[in-house]
Amino acid sequence: MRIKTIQAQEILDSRGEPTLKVWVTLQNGAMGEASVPSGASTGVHEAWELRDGGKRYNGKGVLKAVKNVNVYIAKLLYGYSVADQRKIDMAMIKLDGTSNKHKLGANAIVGVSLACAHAGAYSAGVPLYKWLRRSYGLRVKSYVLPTPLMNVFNGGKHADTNLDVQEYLIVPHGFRTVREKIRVGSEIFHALAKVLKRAGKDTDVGNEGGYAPRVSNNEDPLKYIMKAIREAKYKPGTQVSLGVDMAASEFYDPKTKKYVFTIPKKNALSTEMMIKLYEYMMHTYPMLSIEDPFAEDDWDSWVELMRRYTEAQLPLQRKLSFPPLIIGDDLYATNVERLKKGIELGATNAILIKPNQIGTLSETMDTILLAQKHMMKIVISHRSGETLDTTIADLAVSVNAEYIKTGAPSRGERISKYNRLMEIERELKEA
Ligand code: 2PG
Ligand code: MG
Repeated sequence: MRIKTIQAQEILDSRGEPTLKVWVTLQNGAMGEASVPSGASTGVHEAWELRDGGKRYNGKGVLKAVKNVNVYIAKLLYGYSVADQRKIDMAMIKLDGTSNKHKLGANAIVGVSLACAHAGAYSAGVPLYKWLRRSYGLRVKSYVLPTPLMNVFNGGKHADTNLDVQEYLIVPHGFRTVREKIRVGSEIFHALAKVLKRAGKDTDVGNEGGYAPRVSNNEDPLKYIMKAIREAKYKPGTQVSLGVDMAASEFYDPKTKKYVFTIPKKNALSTEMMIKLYEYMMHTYPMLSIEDPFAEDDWDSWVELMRRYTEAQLPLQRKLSFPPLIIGDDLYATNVERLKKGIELGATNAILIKPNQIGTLSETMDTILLAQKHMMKIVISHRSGETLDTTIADLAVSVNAEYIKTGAPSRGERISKYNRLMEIERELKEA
């Protein structure tokens, strides 16, 4: 299972921006490939995405990262066994030598890391989700497939509209199989188109395949979605719940320590007012998840929100049938050190996992395992800039992640992950 060649090439992602595709071939003839996603609302604590600068592609080219793979990493990893993913990842981290993969680029490193895993799986003749369990010695037995969090309404940095909140998600949790969950999600997505059309809204889609019309305030999407769930004949709360990704770092003003909304009019909210807003949302809608409710370094606010709603004497807790997930995305950036701090402080009860935020599969796995050890729920996630690569579907299955977030049930780069999950489900059933 030893590495023979590693090759990268510049390709385009779903936004038409450059990214990398990486191929790894082994001396036994096996091969693996992976393409690298890219975020728009990237956290400041993420590993470094190396871009060329200059005129080409408005500075966004990745030829330097491609060269780092083809010249330096290919030479470094020649002869390494893909059965030892940790050794591979540690060698790249060492060669890079910086704390955030600044030199080689996390986009270069993660592409190689993922492609090596694919080559290992191919060589062993097993699907990637099985290979990951084997190569990391995971002691999980049965398979529990993840429930999709589908971003059906796009705003923030993922759309060219006035909406402050980045994502409004539907979570079809009340169904047995992934196939059913995806079907229900798709039916609601299409019902939502009808609801929006009737309201005179356009149904063009944003970066993650969800609708992206202009709206008069940040609550309207929740109302439209509730209507769509009912019109599709599903029960809000028991069958289908809601989620939001506030991506609050994007509208946080560190000088005033306030969260500045722009619709219906400019409004700067304090932490206390934000908590009131979340309490209102939790009481008014069947909220299953709130991602990045506060900015990435505003730890105190996170802790306060969690403290309030986990304290049993609070009326909020009693009225809710389930405790919603408070998900850290930009807060953790899939970084084990930041997660340790979050665990110590009690900042969240769930974590978003994106391999390219940290840069290697092994570091991603370490973060997942630590979160699971502390009973946090796992949400494996795509990026807003994606390719047809389906690695995250297999990753979610390998660790029995409770949830996967990979966009609306629309557009090829989002659908490829949902389709892969349905394939895996069939495969597991047949076995
Ligand atoms: C997020 C992600 C994915 P981006 O904030 O959760 O939805 O967005 O990839 O732009 O960081
Ligand atoms: Mg997010």
